[in-house]
Amino acid sequence: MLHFDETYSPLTSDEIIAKARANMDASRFEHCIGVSETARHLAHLNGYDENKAALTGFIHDYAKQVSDADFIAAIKTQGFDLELLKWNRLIWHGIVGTYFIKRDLKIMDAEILRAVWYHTTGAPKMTALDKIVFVADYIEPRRSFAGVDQARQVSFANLDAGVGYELTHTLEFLLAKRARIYPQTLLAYNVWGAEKGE
Ligand code: DGI
Ligand code: FE
Ligand code: FE
Repeated sequence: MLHFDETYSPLTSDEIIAKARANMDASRFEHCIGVSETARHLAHLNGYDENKAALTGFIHDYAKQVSDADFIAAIKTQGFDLELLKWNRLIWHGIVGTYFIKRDLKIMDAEILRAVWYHTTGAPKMTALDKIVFVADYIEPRRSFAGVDQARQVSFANLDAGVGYELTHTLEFLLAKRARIYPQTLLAYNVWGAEKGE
């Protein structure tokens, strides 16, 4: 039975689960469960609070299926950097997702919210929880891209190396598509992905 730590919200675990389920389709919900389980495992391996990691992993994509119109309204009215309007929902769902998580799930914990904020792009400075959620998102059991087994091996052996592996491969993937790179993704790559001295 699914159950999450109830110390971070006035809502019960069941209420959080019900709201998450109602906010996304079944396959996205399953992804969130996978990220939660993998985050718990990574927390265990790295001496971090497993229950907090499991909850954060579960809610990381809470806003993944929010409409563009709702994201844009939130950016304009909730004090977000208006530069965000030049980006898209791939970038919005983590950063602006924190607003919907506060509004709907009543989770206000700064450490949880920043891990959600950075879960797509990473950041030059990442906390243990930031890294756990960032990596768990990439390697959860339902992920099946080429290289995911190596990503798992690297990440379970060394969390920082997992962050570097993910940033390097995500950047390669984006460059191959000639996608625009969000500056934070590049800054994160320079810290965690790039080899020193080159
Ligand atoms: O929400 P998920 O699909 O579980 O995973 P995610 O939040 O890590 O990433 C969503 C997508 O965002 C993924 O396909 C890669 C993409 N992405 C990450 N960094 C950047 C980016 N897309 C662009 N255009 N620029 C970036 O810097
Ligand atoms: Fe995401
Ligand atoms: Fe995700």
